[in-house]
Amino acid sequence: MSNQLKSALTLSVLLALGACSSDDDNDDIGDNVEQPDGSETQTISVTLSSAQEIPVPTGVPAGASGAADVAVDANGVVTATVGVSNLSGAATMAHIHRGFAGSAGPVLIGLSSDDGGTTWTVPEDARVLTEEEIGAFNRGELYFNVHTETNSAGEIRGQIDAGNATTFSVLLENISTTETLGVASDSTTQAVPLSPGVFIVHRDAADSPLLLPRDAANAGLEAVAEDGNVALYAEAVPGSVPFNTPVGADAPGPIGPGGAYEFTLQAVDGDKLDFVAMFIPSNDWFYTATDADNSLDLFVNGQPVSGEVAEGEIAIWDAGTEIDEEPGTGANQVQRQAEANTGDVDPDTRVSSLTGRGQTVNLNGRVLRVTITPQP
Ligand SMILES: [Ca+2]
Ligand SMILES: [Ca+2]
Ligand SMILES: [Ca+2]
Repeated sequence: MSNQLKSALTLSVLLALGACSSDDDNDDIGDNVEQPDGSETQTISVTLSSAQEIPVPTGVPAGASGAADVAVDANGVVTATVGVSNLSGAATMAHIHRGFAGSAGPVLIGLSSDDGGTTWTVPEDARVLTEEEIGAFNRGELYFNVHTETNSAGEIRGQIDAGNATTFSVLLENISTTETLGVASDSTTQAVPLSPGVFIVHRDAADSPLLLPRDAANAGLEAVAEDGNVALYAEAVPGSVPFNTPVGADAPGPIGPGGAYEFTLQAVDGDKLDFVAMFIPSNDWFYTATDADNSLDLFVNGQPVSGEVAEGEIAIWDAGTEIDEEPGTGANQVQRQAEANTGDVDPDTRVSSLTGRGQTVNLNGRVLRVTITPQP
């Protein structure tokens, strides 16, 4: 097997599979209830269906459905009632999860039933939502999921979406060429392929959750930065969402010159975006947003941003997990290494921009162009 083929296979084996998508949104907006402090708590009515479920359930009766009302107050206290009917069997569990429509995410709150699984409510001792999770609720990023014995991963699902958020499309284009990366040791040049990555919508945090902790990379970041593997991020950073299938492709893979990834998200004023994707000809480098909070604004003065992100807002960072070899040549880099997570450990474990670590790279021109477009 040629080395080139071997490296392509090594990388492809490491690429995690993505979620499929479903746009079946059946939500509508319920009543607004005035709170003692004058603010309004919006009660949202949600329809649950098998069509929204990820992964696709099996053996679901045609009439399987659910109806829910849910509200979250300013302190993060959740009130919810979910009624289900015509499932393949008794509902065994019901939860509120974090995740946009079309992606599966972690459980935030487990619901309980005292009528054998027909009606589910938030138990009295349930935890309250954090500030970040209240933000997720407001942008339509929470969902109900109801399980049965036949469909233990979920039989019906309902996205909790008040319709207050703006939908954005985000395009990441590889605009490198075969002359972009200078390799000094043999006076040649290379293109800079980019790996699948993950994004997160967040607010209020000083640093992007994707890059925390900053003194030693989380397991998700290490896997993306070293091997282009997005599989570990969901557990390492709840709320992170993988993007891994190039535009025009039907399977996950890296993008070379001319290639692109595109994903959509929902956000409300104050929400910010961050992403990571591997700078493939490296040991542990990645692109991410690089201003004070490692995040791209999605709103400015209350208005959705639109257009190309300025070059200076994105930079190459080093995950601090592997000693750097010359970009484009190293035997421990993903294109050449024998297996994932191979290379000498870097004693300087800081997650930092190359600039912040006093490192440089010989690039002739740009590699990544990011464009944010609000949807009508
Ligand atoms: Ca490094
Ligand atoms: Ca490592
Ligand atoms: Ca390596």
